Amino acid sequence: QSAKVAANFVPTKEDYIKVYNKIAQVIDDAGEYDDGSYGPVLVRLAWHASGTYDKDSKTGGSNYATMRFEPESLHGANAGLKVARDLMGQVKQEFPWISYGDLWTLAGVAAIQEMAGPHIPWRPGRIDGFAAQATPDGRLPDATQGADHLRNIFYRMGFNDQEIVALSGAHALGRCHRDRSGFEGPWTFSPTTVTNDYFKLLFNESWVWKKWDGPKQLEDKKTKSLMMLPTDYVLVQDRSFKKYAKQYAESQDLWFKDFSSAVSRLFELGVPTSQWVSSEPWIMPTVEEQEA
Ligand code: CCH
Repeated sequence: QSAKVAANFVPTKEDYIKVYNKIAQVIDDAGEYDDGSYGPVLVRLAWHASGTYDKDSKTGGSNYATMRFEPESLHGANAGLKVARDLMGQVKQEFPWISYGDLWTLAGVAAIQEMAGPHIPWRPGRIDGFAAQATPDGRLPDATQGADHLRNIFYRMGFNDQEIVALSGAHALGRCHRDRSGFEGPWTFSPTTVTNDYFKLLFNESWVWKKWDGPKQLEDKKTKSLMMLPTDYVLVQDRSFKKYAKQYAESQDLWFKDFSSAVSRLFELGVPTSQWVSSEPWIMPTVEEQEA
């Protein structure tokens, strides 16, 4: 396949919808992989591509898709994301005009929306960068730590306590893999559907330390089939975090609204305003909405 793009080709929203639809197809075409969906690992890719942002130096973020390069691709926090990058490499072959940063964040948006989550306002404009723009290790959160660490990491990106809690609800999705992070298991019983169950479970289950040879994690006392990371559990221990977690446990609508705006901002971190092709983010229609 040719990677050549006609010099005068200016993609429209319709072209990005075609990419969105292709991603939606790839997500579902997961066979026996995990819980039958590539959605969760694509959300993690978009988040790790964006969450390296440092508001003071204005470095990192989704703009240059520097996780393509070593050593960033080899950072411990990014273990297992090659699966997601390779999947998106296939999509890029079919749509060579899209930048990696736009592709990865659009994949995060498509994954959340196709897994029954809220619409995530999104717009294109990220450009491909170089290895020299790759970020240093240690910018993404470390699951073994506590509230101070979470605040240090997310305040650096420009988020507040409420947004930290809202973003953490993404752990309704997917699972931990022993061979990636060292942790093991899913957070919820429906890891391929966006729900506020993560918050409900944090409050409604009793969480005990898992007795095993792996890193410190919690398990639900009743079924022992769910997990929480130390950083997840902090959301019901820290007084300020707990207030928001409680609100999100009580109202999925409220969480959807706050999650949508926080994720939309997360995926735009590090992109200079002048690069956006549109003054406002777009709402990308789901596959179902397009068929209606
Ligand atoms: Fe996360 N996350 N995450 N996370 N994460 C892991 C997996 C997912 C932390 C640690 C881990 C966010 C915040 C945090 C997802 C989305 C988000 C894993 C397991 C660890 C460890 C990786 C593995 O073994 O495969 C920590 C610490 C934080 C601190 O806040 C945020 C924010 C988001 C998105 C908005 C998703 C989705 C997964 C599942 C991936 C999969 O492959 O199933």
